[in-house]
Amino acid sequence: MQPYSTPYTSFIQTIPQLNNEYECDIFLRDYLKVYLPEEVLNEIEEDLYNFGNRVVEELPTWARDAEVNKPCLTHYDAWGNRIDEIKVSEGWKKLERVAAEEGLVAIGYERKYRQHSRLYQFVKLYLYTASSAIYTCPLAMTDGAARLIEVHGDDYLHREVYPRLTDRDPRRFITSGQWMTERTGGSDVSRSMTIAIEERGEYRLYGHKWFTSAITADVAFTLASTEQPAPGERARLSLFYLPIRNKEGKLNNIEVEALKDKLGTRALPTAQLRLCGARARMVGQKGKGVKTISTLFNITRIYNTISAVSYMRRAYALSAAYAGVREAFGKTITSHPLHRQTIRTMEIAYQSNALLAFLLARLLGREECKTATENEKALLRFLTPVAKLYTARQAIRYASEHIESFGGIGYLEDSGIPVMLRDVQVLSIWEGTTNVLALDMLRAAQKENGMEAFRQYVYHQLSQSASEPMYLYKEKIRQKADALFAFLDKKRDVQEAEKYARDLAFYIAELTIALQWLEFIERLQNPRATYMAALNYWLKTTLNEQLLDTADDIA
Ligand code: MFK
Repeated sequence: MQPYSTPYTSFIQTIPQLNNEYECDIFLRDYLKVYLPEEVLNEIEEDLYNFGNRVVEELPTWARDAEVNKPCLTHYDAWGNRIDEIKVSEGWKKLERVAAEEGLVAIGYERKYRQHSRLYQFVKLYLYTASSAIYTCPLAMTDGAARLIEVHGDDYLHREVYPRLTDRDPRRFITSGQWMTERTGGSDVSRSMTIAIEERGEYRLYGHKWFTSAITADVAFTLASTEQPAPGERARLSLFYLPIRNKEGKLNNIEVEALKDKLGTRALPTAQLRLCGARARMVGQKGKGVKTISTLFNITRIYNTISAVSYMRRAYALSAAYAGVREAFGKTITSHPLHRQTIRTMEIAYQSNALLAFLLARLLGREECKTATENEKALLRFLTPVAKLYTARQAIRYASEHIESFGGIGYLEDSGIPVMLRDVQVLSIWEGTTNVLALDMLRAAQKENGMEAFRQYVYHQLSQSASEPMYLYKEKIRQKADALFAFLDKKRDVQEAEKYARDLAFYIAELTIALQWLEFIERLQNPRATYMAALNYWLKTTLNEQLLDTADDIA
């Protein structure tokens, strides 16, 4: 008898399968029933259903192709001409094409469903991102660029650029980059050294950009000074628009020095560039570049939030699917109470974070359609950095849980599982690190009435009547809110505020999520018991007011 022909050696583990991502996401469907008018949901549901299929049937193969066939840069052609040609995979190109066709940027600007358009669009991005090899990055910058043009663009940009950024036809659709980072400064962009020299009515840019994401974009927005800052002074940066190539397809006096070798987001071509007199036009007011480009990066920060939640949802869905087919100790691992509990915490985490992300989508829709109150606008500004920093850290935590839930296979690159952890790590770095965003929350609090808007939002939510079973939860949330505002009333010193900004931001995110659970459950006709359980769990495991003070303890 052959010693190797036992039934055990021929065992092959069934691979877990994902089903239609929209249809299976009962929480998402409940959410849309609550927050979209019935006629809007009726109109868009078929599209969401079809897209829910595409993101599990077609896109993962393209994303895998993009991941394993990394972009490559060729500096010179055979004759010695400098060409700086970047080749990307077929998968990456298909992910762009589908993004245009599906209107992933366009929906937000067609505004067919008025203020609800942003929620519709961000739900599609939530379905797309985890299957996109993070093609969402160029989409985020493109959307931000479209919004920037809407708010600050001149006639030329409105006429020539905006329509193409928001086009659904892949032949006309173009994408934009956002180049802010230089060797001297990633978080502190005021250390930028790029100089803009005016020549016959246009600007020429000279300098160096250290990280430029999605360098295969067609256009970009970047920062430069029109005069050298005096020694020791901060640069007064202005914002510039530039096409990356000219009409002949040649680079616009730009040299691509290198593509970055990154931990994750490997499908995405990220370059370091030299600007050698790139032709550009100024956008917005001279010397107000950071303020002007904030219109763009406040959009990309919302994309970051949605993307984090997309990965969390995918981590949960795959881990749950695997738990259903993998057996250990005589039964499927989902039948083991401890593992089931772990999967359930992943489910609660994605749903809770989704509540925060979709709140931003709704507020953004209202702001853009001019139906937001002043308080809602200030709340959106305040919660954007809070949500970005919170969801990014949560995505990293749950991507790690996801790997562990697959055991050893989860640690193998060719299983396609580790890529999520490598990719989500960037979510807490680009578009502002956790600490920089915590400071941005303080900026919004101090300069744009953000904390007051938040306080009003919290107590407005708490003033709504609650049904009998929800009353106790509401009172618990009130206690947590009172603790926060009592702490803030004690700590009025702005300098001091910096050191506890991070813990504060986490607490504010968790409080907002608790309030969103309350509102969501209250609005459902027959709330599922799982939602009540999720809120209960959330209140027991987050919102630790003792953490608010720890900065003093360890100072
Ligand atoms: C999947 C999703 C993909 C997402 C796309 C990823 C693409 C990746 C591309 C990148 O990563 S690009 C690099 C991103 N870099 C950053 O996000 C920079 C992070 N650093 C900051 O955000 C700093 O806080 C900041 C650069 C803004 C600090 O600069 P300053 O010049 O020291 O800020 P200052 O003086 O406080 O603010 C200048 C003005 O801008 C002020 O207005 P005023 O001129 O009216 O006084 C501020 O109020 C305003 N401002 C700053 N941040 C703002 C803002 N206004 C609105 N919203 C904000 N967030």
